[in-house]
Amino acid sequence: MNIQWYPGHMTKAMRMMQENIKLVDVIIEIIDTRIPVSSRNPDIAKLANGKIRVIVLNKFDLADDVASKKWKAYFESEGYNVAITNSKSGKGVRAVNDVIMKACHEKIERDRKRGIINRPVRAMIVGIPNVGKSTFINSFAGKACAKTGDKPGVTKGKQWIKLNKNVELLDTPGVLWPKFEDEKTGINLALIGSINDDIIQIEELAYKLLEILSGSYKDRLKEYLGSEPDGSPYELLERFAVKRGCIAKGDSLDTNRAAILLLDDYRAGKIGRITLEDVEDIKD
Ligand SMILES: Nc1nc2c(ncn2[C@@H]2O[C@H](COP(=O)(O)OP(=O)(O)OP(=O)(O)O)[C@@H](O)[C@H]2O)c(=O)[nH]1
Ligand SMILES: [Mg+2]
Repeated sequence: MNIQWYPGHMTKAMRMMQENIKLVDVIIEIIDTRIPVSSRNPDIAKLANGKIRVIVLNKFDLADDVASKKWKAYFESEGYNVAITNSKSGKGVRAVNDVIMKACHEKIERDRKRGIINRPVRAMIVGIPNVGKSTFINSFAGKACAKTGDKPGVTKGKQWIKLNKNVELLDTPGVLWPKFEDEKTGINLALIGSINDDIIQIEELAYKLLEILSGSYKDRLKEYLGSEPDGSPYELLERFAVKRGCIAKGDSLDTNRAAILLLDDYRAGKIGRITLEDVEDIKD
């Protein structure tokens, strides 16, 4: 299954970000804690060249706590200023202000020496679709100023948001990159809902998820399915279809509907807190 999604509006969004990069002091990259590698757009690194960088590991409520701690330590060891948040509940969001201020400390000092006082820090919020950029901004601002939604491509244009006297934020649309380096990246992005489901073979994706869960999260899968997860992903999806009453015309099993239910449950954290990428895999 080779997934690739790079519609024209992403090219446009990238251009808008390049045009506005001069106006900002810091780049805040929101990533999904369940896939900290796949959810980083390599084009952002080029865009952010020379800027102060902050990484926000968002949706930690959906990820494995042990793995999340390791990922936070990993990014810190790479020299990033890191925060970990649940933007939906607001947990960890307030601490991001301190992370930004710490990251910009030298710059603020330099400004002060040049007589520039009380100039707010300007930050561009960037990230792939659906990672929670707009939700993060709303939570940070303490009010709903940016539009959010449970599908990729909700934010269309740019939007400046004045947070407080210290910080101004620029919300941007989620962007992917033109070619993923491997099949797994596309699958991970599709699993967390950053790829438009219309271009995905939904049953194939459900098989991939069942395969992953059968390996690393067998107990979680057993609990979710209510039975021993023995058998191929095809058999597991059929059994799940029976369990959830997914029946098509002529009494055949509606595995497509079952796949949608399964993926919805994974994305909503109903199968458990599951991280799809291991920090050990990237260490040499
Ligand atoms: N569980 C959980 N859900 C979150 C979190 N942050 C955001 N969400 C949900 O994720 C979905 C996407 O959020 P948005 O803020 O619209 O994401 P975005 O990155 O702005 O998306 P685009 O504008 O489409 O690129 C929404 O359904 C949010 O409620 C979080 O920390 N935890
Ligand atoms: Mg948005």
